[in-house]
Amino acid sequence: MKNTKKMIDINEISKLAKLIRYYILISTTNAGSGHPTSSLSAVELMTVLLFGGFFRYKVADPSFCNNDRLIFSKGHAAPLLYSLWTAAGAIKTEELLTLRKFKSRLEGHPTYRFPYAEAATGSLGQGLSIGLGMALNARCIDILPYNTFVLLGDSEMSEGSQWEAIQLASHYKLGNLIGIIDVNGLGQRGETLYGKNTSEYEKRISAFGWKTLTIDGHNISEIADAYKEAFKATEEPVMIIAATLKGKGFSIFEDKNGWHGKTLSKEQAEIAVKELGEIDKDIRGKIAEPEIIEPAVQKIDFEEIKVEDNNISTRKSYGIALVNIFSKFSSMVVLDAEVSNSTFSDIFKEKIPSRFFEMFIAEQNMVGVALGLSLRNKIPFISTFAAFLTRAFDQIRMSRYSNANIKFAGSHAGVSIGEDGVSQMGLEDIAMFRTMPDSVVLYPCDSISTMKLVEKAARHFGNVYIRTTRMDTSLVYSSDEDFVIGGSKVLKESKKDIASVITAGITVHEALRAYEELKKEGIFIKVIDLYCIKPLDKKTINIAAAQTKFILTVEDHYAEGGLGEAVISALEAPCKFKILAVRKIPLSGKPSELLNYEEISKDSIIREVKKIKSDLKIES
Ligand SMILES: Cc1ncc(C[n+]2csc(CCOP(=O)(O)OP(=O)(O)O)c2C)c(N)n1
Repeated sequence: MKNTKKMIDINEISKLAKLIRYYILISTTNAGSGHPTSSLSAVELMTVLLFGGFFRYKVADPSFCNNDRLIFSKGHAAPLLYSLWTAAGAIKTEELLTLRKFKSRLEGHPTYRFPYAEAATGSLGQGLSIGLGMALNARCIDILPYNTFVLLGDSEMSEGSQWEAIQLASHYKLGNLIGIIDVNGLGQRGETLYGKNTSEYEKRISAFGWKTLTIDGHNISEIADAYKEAFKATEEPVMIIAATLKGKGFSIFEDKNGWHGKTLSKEQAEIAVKELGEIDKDIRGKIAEPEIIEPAVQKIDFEEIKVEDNNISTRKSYGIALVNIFSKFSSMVVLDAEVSNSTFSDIFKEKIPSRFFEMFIAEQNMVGVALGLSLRNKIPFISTFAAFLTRAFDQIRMSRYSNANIKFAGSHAGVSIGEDGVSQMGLEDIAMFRTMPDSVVLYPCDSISTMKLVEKAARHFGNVYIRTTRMDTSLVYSSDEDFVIGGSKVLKESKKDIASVITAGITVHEALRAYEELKKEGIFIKVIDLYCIKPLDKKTINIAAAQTKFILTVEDHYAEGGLGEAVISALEAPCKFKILAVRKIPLSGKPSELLNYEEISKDSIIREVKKIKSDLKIES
């Protein structure tokens, strides 16, 4: 990191801070809602950063690779973010006054629609992880000198995900990551956990291996000195712990409880503005230019893996596929939450160690880091047990509002994992990923389809979920088979089919075995492998519904929000249907025992098909 010797112009910064306070006030009063007090406490901290020569950024090109990055983890301070960029001349005052209006890109909390917002925030506790991903990119992948700054609220420091990020940033020696905690002592409903006691943050954060700098967050020269000091760090991440006053600058709410998320009326604002004194509305702050430099091009040598026997689990096929597609996707990065020998991402780690990052047992942080990497144009593939991804659902859902391009892999899906029992079984994951706008949900049943779909996932821009199975499965497909996002495969069909069995993953094998047994009795079923659960192959589903008049779905997932409900929602004409899914709380046992217990096994399918036959009074 560079040591900035620059002297800052205190007079100029004070004028800009005054203008920014004015902007915060008028924009929130005009909107009639928003968080002026949370914005006002961090005015000096951010004004010195952006306009004191510390932040280096091409204003005309927010995507420039060597721009410093600034994340507002306390996303509700959006009025400050927009006011800063107005003071920088990047947006006009008229636009600032569209804050929170329908279709304005200045939304209540930042989203990807505002180009100077690095990431969508507002669900507290996520910004540091995102910043960590960006800092990791600068240090370990692109090898660029940009710094990543994260503005944090003191109350949001209670989130566990912050501490996950704090641990990992020092583990990876990210001296290019600078957090700034705005310790105004107040949260939403009153005093925060440690109130104004900055030493409580200092003790804890320094114990995690960070350099800490405790300052008066309204004193311009102290703030400037802190940034200069922060820039001296090379391996220690830096946390600036700033004592501030919520609502600073306006006596009506300065340092007063009960004003969180409340705006002033027009009359109150008119009186309050007078406290600022003379405001230079024409002044514009200048942001320093970054060094013009390109990301490093790393030549990574590795050997592709030859697969001798494809009768392996889909989780193992996932690990192999990561290696074998790497030559086509040089921006791939693989993360895992300390289960890489179960998810098989360790196959990638062994072959291409420089692109594998251990995230330890901290799934929320892993998703945030993946988002930071994705926003720096990487393709992160992240894995853990499907069950454990659910604890990061908030980070997963928020990533969509940053336009993320993350590939999530959940292994150990369903009851078919067997003896380990219910805590390890992913049974809600399809539902979770299906709810995300534009997401892709893939659930391959064999090694070949897994490998091909992992490549399709990398090629697709957006969030993709790949669900893998623990146990080995036999091959269903030959190597010349093609798979597409939004596709499915009709595996068995005849003119005599009495029902269409639509399934995916492990239960495809149950359906195929049921098919063989039923065939011996002269009963025929259509079997469809719905390897892509979202987007759905509606055409094939509706043709099957029209042909067989009965749809039987089978899945190793809870019924709610799973494959069956997805299929039913795609039916265009009335059709009889039944959903076989996990409905009882699973137990430990052999996979086959559990599939039978939950009535999603071969025998359950046969039983249902025979029932359909008798109910519909179909003769063999
Ligand atoms: C995960 C989460 N929980 C709760 C909220 C609601 N909320 C918004 S702001 C806020 C208080 C934040 O206080 P602090 O972090 O100290 O920031 P300040 O506004 O005081 O600067 C709360 C509880 C949220 N946005 N996200």
